[in-house]
Amino acid sequence: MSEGQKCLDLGIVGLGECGGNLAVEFTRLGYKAVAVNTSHTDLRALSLDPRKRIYIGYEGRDGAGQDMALGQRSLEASSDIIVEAVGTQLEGCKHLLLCAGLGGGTGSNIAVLANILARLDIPISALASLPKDHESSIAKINAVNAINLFRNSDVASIILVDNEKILRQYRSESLTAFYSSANQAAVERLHEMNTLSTNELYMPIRGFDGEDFRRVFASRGVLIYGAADLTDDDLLIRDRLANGLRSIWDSSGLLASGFDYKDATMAGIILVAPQDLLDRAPADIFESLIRQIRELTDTSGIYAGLFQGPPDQMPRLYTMLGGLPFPNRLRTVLGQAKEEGPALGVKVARPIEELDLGELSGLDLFSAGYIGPVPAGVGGQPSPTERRPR
Ligand SMILES: Nc1nc2c(ncn2[C@@H]2O[C@H](COP(=O)(O)OP(=O)(O)O)[C@@H](O)[C@H]2O)c(=O)[nH]1
Ligand SMILES: [Mg+2]
Repeated sequence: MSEGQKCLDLGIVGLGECGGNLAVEFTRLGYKAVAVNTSHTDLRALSLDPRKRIYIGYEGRDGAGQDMALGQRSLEASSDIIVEAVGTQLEGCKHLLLCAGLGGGTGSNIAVLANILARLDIPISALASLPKDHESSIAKINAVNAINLFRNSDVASIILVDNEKILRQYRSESLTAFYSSANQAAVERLHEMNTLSTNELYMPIRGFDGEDFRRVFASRGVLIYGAADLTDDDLLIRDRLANGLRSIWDSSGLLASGFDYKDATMAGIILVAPQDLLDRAPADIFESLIRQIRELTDTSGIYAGLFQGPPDQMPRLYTMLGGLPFPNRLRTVLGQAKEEGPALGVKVARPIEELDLGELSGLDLFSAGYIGPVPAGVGGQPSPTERRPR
């Protein structure tokens, strides 16, 4: 896809290791991005201009060691530096997208970062990953605490990437490419939707403009987005489009899934198809799709676009759904954290074990005149024990 102008000029702030990796992916697609981290080591790994790597380690420390409180202290102690750097490096951006992996000590403070950046008076959304099933209990406890911090922040939409899905879909990738391939896929899909309506390859038949994108993207609550290739029959046979849409929403790509769509507040759909197919498709197919979305979501906030794509390109459906409540996947992580957390708490609080010394306890080997094997004195001098009277 050729790079179009963006509907919404997103400025990216990556927090922690995962956040930095995502910031790099956005930079590749032409977005302004910075990485904020408590860890020198993580920042060093990022292919970003040094001015876009903002170190905020607390009193010179390297990282936060999965300790969210230390991460928070680091952010708050460097809040002026963060606001200044983000304001300068992301100047002109209309909406901030804060990116992080929930679970570590730094990125889990994404809501704290949002509160700090509220000073810039730019709308804020978040893109955050949820831990995998086999990650540490600390990661899961941090992740659910991080989610609760959103309640006291002005974050508009929250995009939740499911790292368990990434593990399943990218497990055969090399160690070095594992996260970068997945991050790239998640970021590119969003970018495609953000540039679709300005892409010269696509002729608008029914527009989906920048303001439409912004309305859905910025709706308060969880946001999902996705796309799927269609067959010609999906456009020629009634009701097939709605099935395609449901399957995108149900799978949600790499995003956390398991939603009640009835709670959604905003829906966006964009259909792209070549001219010969659009010429053959019945006129009401698009209207009937919108009617079905209304039934599925119980919402009146529907933004729809129809574009004519290049002749050699398969028809494709893009969709965003906003204002959703938390997905079932998050409840699963919460269940795991609750189950594993107390056991870890008991272990952490366990005192150092006392050995049973039996008859050794209280045994005095020195004051009762017993002298064990005597070490030779150093440099020919008798040792103190050798000088003791017998
Ligand atoms: N999707 C994704 N997840 C990541 C990436 N890097 C780390 N993670 C996950 O993000 C969570 C937090 O890890 P990390 O970012 O290292 O913590 P922090 O540096 O302390 O904020 C963990 O669940 C990691 O497995 C990444 O590049 N992409
Ligand atoms: Mg890390």
